[in-house]
Amino acid sequence: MKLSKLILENKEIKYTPLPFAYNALEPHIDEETMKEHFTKHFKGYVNKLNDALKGKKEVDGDIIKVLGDIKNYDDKVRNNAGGVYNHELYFNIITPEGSSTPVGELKDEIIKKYGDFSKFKEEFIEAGLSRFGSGWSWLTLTKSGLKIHSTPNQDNPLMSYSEIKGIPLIGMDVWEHAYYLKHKSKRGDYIKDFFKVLNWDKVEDLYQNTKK
Ligand code: MN3
Repeated sequence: MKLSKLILENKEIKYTPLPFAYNALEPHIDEETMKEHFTKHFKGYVNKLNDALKGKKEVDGDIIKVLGDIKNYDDKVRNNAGGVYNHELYFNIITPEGSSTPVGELKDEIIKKYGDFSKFKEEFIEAGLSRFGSGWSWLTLTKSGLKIHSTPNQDNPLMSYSEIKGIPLIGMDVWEHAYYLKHKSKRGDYIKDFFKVLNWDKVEDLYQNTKK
């Protein structure tokens, strides 16, 4: 999984299919939510970003370049480039299979920094719960190591707007559209369910790619 290769094909961001069935994450994340989230929300960001970047040849399809240079773009690009990148990450790290607890070198780093996995989880849950309104919670690899934090709307730690900057390893969507059909107003329950479908094998892959 290389998110930096989330590149235009024929000058258009490609809308890649979900690698598993919409109902594969049941009962934790329900089919209807997955279908709406993937085919309506995510697809909407893809289409709007393609539209916003039309004619901007300098971009050459590199969304990472756009995010790193985001202050030079308008809000339409900010919201939709963030939306595309964030959802690509999200849909790649949630799966019906895989390790449910940290693995590999990232596991060692998490234990070094947070003491144990349950303390890490507590802090991550708190970041998601305390984000007012819509946004994302992150585990980000920064120059000074791992950081848990959150951002509003579709911002992310690749953007200069983010207080904490680095490469995101985990992105958890806490917009209501990610959980409201099933979890209603109980964001905390959704976050607990998110951890049940979070694939730590993928997160470790991402950590190894990021360190290079
Ligand atoms: Mn979303």
